[in-house]
This record gives sequence, C-alpha cells and structure tokens, in this order.
Amino acid sequence: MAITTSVRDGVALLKWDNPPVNAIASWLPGGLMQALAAQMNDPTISAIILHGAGRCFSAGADIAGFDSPDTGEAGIRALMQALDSATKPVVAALHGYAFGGGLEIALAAQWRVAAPGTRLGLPEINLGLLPGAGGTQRLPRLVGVAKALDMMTSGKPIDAAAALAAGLVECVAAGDLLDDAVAFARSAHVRRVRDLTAAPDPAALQQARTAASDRKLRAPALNAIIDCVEDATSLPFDEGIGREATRFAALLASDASHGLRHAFFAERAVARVPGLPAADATDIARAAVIGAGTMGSGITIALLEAGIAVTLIEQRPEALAAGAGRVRDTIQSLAKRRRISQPVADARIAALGVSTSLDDVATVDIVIEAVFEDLEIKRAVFAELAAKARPDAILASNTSTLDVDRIADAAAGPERVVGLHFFSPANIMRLLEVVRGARTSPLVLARAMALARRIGKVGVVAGVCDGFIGNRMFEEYLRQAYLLLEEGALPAQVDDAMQAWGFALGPLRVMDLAGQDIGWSIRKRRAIEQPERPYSRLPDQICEQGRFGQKTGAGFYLYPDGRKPLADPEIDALVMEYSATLGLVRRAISDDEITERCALALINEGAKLLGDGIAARPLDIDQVWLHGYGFPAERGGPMFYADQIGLPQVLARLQALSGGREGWAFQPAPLIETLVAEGRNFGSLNS
Ligand code: 3H9
Repeated sequence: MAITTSVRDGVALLKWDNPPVNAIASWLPGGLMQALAAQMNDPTISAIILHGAGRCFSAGADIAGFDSPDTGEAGIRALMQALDSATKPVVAALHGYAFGGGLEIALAAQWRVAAPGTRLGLPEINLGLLPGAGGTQRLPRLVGVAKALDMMTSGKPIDAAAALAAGLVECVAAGDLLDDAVAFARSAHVRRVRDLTAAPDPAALQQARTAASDRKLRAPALNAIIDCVEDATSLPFDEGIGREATRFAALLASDASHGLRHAFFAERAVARVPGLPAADATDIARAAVIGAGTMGSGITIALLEAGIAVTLIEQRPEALAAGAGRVRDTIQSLAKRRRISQPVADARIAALGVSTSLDDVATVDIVIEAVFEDLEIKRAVFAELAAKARPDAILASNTSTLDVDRIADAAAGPERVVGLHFFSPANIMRLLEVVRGARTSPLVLARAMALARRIGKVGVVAGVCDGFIGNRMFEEYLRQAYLLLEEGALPAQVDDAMQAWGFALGPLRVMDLAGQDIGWSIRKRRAIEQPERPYSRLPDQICEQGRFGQKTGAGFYLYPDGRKPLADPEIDALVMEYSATLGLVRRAISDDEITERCALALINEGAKLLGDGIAARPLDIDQVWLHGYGFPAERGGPMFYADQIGLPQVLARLQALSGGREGWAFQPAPLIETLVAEGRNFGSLNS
C-alpha cells in the first residue's frame, strides 16, 4: 500500500501514490481511512492534508475495476463517510488534475487548496455515469446548481482560477503547494460541505433537461445527474446520497456505460500495436504537404498545431495561394475566437512555408502527399519524391482507397512509404488510418503512429485493401441504405432511423456532406473491378442530375440555407419510380429493419476485415468507426456492439437475411461462424 504520512508544523500530510494517474484502486480508501483515523487520534496533530504523489491528485475511481465483482464503490463511499466524520480540519491539496472520484474526495474534505493550473472536473458523463461518491450532492452546495450542472453535464474540467471564482477551491497556492496548504490548514476550522445548503434553481434544471433531451443515448445519464442535483436542493443530504448511489448502480450496469468504458480503454489500447518497436515522433521538425486542396490545407493546419514547420507545395500558384490562405485564415480565426493566443497564432503562421516545386522536400523529415485521388498521378509524385527527399524521410500518402503498395512500388525505398489517411476536415477529425504497406518498415510504421499521437489523432493501423478499414465497411453500410430505398424506405426515414439509433448523421446525409460525386467515381471504378458485387444505381441517377450534395445545394436533400437538409418530394418520387423500374413492389419498412440491416452490414464486413488481416483487432475497427464516422460511442463501436447483441444472435440474423433480396451481401463472415462454434466473442480477440 503506497500511502505515506509526514508531519509539518503539527499538520499531518497523507500522500497516496498509485501511478500513473492515482486512480482510486481498491486498496486506497481503506489505507487512507486507517491513516486518517491514526491522525484523528493523535493529540499532536491539529489538521490533515490529503495529496497525491506524481503528476496529479487523482483521476478518479479505477475505471478498469468497474467490471470486476468488487467495483470499488463501497470502499470509496466508506472513505467519504470517514471524511464527513472528521473532527479536525481536512484540506485537499490539489495539483495536476482532480477528476471524478478524486475531486469527490476533495469535496468531502473540508477545504481545498490548488496549485495554479490544476484542472478540476467531474467527467463521469463521458463514461455514461454520474459522479457517484457524493459529487452530485456536494458540488451544488459549494458552487450552486447552475455551475454544478454545467460541470457535470459537460464533463469539462475548469482550471484553478475558475474554481476559485466559483467557490470550488478556497485558495490557489501562490508558492509551494504543500507549504501553502499547511499554512491554510493551521488556521482552518472544521466545516463540512454536507452541512451547506444548495438554493433551488428551477430555471437551470429546466434548461439542463431541455439540452439533455437532444442527447439521444446519453440522455439517461444526463437526466440522472439532473435528478440528483434537484435532490441536493430538496432532500436531506443522506437521502440524496442514497438516491445518487442507486442511480449510479443502474448507470454502471447500462449498455451505454459499458460501451463508453470500452471506447475509453480501446482509445488507449489502439496505440499499442503488437510487434512494433518503440518509437517517437518528437524529432519530426519539418514536413512538406503536397497538394493545397481541402485535405492538404487541413493536414497542414494539424501539423502546424503540433509545432511542426510545414512547407505546402502545389504546382498551380493560384491553388497554392488559396490553400495557404485557408490555413492562415483558420489559424487567425482560432485566435479571434480566443481558442489560442495571438502570439501562438503568429508563430504557427510563421512556421508555414509555400512552394511550387517538389525540390523543396529535400530537407524535411516527412512528406505527406494529398494530390488528386488517381493512382498514376500519385505514382508519378512518389517517384519524384523518393528521388528528391532525404533517404531517411518518411513518404506518406493520404489516399483514401488506392493501393498503397502500388504507390510504394513507384518509389525508390518503398520501406519508407506509408499511408496516412486523414478524414475531412483533417484538422478537426480525430481518426487517422495509418496504412501499412507490404514493405513498410516496422520503424516507419511506429513513427507514423507516434506522429498520430503527437498531432492529437487516434492512429489506427490498417492493411492495404480497397477502402482500408473505414471506407470498406462504409460501402457495405451504404449498400444497405440504398437497398432499403429500393425496397420501400425514403431517404429521411433511413437517415432519421440511424440518427435516432445514435449516429451523428445518417448515411445519405453523410454522402451529401462529403460530396455525392466522390462516391460516384468510386462506384464506377468498383463496377469494373468488382462485377460480382452489384450496387444500386439509384445514387448514380441523383448524381446524373448534378446533385452532388451540400456543395451544389442539392443531393438526396435540398439545402436552401447551405447546411440544413430538407426532404425533397422530387427525390422521393425518383426513389419510388426507381423501385418500379426494378419491378419491386414497395413495402413498409420499419426503423428496426433499417438499423438492424445497416448495423449487421458493418459487423459482417468488420469480421471479414479481421479475417483478411486488414484490421488486427476488433477494437481497432471500433476506434475507426467512433472517431471517423460518428458511430455512437455509447454502443462502443460496431464490433463491441456485436458482442453486446451476442454473436450467436448476429450469426442467426445474418443467415436469415442472406436468404433475402441481394442476400449475398449478408453471407456470414467465416470468422463469425468460427467464433460462434468456439463459444467466443470479438472481445476475446482484443487482448
Ligand atoms: C469515477 O470517478 C466514478 C466516481 O464518481 C464514483 C465512484 C463510486 N481509472 O489517458 P492517459 C489510465 S469514474 C483507471 O493515456 P493522459 C489510462 O487507461 C472516473 N485507469 O493519459 C492509461 O493507462 P495505460 C472518472 C485510468 O495523461 C493511463 O492511465 N475519471 C484512469 O493523456 C494514462 O492515461 C475519469 O473519467 C482511471 N480513472 O490523460 C478520468 N484514468 O497507460 C479518465 C486514466 O495502461 N481519465 N487511466 O493505457 C482521463 O481523462 C485521462 O486518462 C487523464 C490522463 C486526463 C486522467
């Protein structure tokens, strides 16, 4: 047990040490209670300070422990009671961050002193939970209902200065944290937060409830938080605590919280790629981005934001000027909106160079190509890059579907060629598919993954195939959306059903946003390359009318104000006519059929990607879909969701659907059959 006690000026300092983030492991509350009791009984001690070793006070309850039989809740709550019973002043000395159960310990202490810059937050909502160790009852008593609701429903931390202003901490240390905490403790008296009252604020509660109603699968956790806060204003403290515990237990058992907890750990596990050497990307100081279109400028911004100097290269001077202008405008607008300071914006803009010549790749550490999506053009660019770049420079392609091996073939030194598939807008979207070519060296791949981390992306390794992980699955998902239209659904029904299921945007609206012409050109290529996989011609008919989506003001929907989709009776008529030309009698299609077919299409193709070795683990696929395609985080990702349904049920439904119209698309992946036969699930492939 790593709890140590020291004494300064008659004040006992109790320190815990559970690297890396001082999560509240099962041993911690009991150990702390023992140490606390010893100091309460020691007549030479006037006050007690609680603090954490290492980088922070505490990141909260041990999330991994929530899946074990002893969730750790009882121990944490017993500690809270012990703190409530303290007969001497107890001061929490905060540094780094105090999150979740960590902040709740600080709230159960009587006073809080924070080092400057400390972040304080109750992020449980991000795990589909509520603060379950008294946070919902104590925080409103300290900072008021509106502020408490804001912190708990957003999950966003505030810094020490804001916490001082809100009344969450009583002092921000001016000098050494522990010196200041000792001085504070010596003059403090006993005051329990539970004895304060929280004034009712019906307007703040109503506002929070209205906002929660739009949050789909997150609404139950949000409403539980709001109910608890209301209790804090109306019920005796212990009754409020009892209700908080009951609601916490229900949320902990919910599918949504399981999904979000899986997403949390998978986001960290995805970076640990078995078999790769340790590598970092801190030595990447200069980059060149080839192509100043939307992708090229987005990638440039992402690199500049991480402190990497970039030369943006584009042959056509007007396109170069436009791309560089987009980069500068975006950075300036961040400064204008006070998201970054003006000096930081100036430094980023100063780190941008422009050129019309590939000769300027000669000194950079990495080149990222983002030219037109055409294999021959890319091969020509790579042949030239390989000749002009330093031999140790990484050569990356931002292709979204093309064969990275054929691109690498064109370059001398194909072991340094890797795919870096950014998603649009590249400076915002967190997903980065890191495509491992047949000859990509393990070190280059490891460095590419480290670069992903450095620029704040979730890097996922994918093998080479048409569409990699994300777009290959998206094709099957879209196929079902189009088949559903042919059989009886209308566009708004398909999109609304998927959005109600939790997707950020339905599939047809996604295509309208991305540009229908992109899908059209990919379908034309695939019609030649994959004749055995016929696709619906319906979206082609829409493209033939020049309706490419938002950018042309019309696609599957109309966009009179530029962004908001409006159902178009002409498209509904076109869909119905199309069914007639296929000789199909349209039928009523339920929302359940839409969500089931779309979700099963993803799961089945995901299993095929695992079987083909394109994705290494189910969790890699889950991360692609969570960070690149707006898949609902509460469902954990398509493969985690499949386990929640149960693979035998998934297989049975695939078999049933494979007997229907265009049933070939649901032919079960051999991996699903194997896992079911062995009584295993996708989760068993994650470790
Ligand atoms: C709670 O408190 C419930 C209570 O209200 C009620 C109880 C009754 N537990 O993210 P990083 C691991 S719910 C276990 O890479 P960073 C993490 O998995 C909790 N493990 O570093 C990783 O492990 P690995 C409320 C945790 O510096 C390592 O620590 N609290 C926990 O980028 C480093 O993490 C939260 O939701 C944890 N609580 O970010 C906070 N936290 O190296 C969640 C981290 O093996 N945590 N780990 O992959 C975070 O937001 C970030 O991890 C943090 C550090 C900002 C703390």
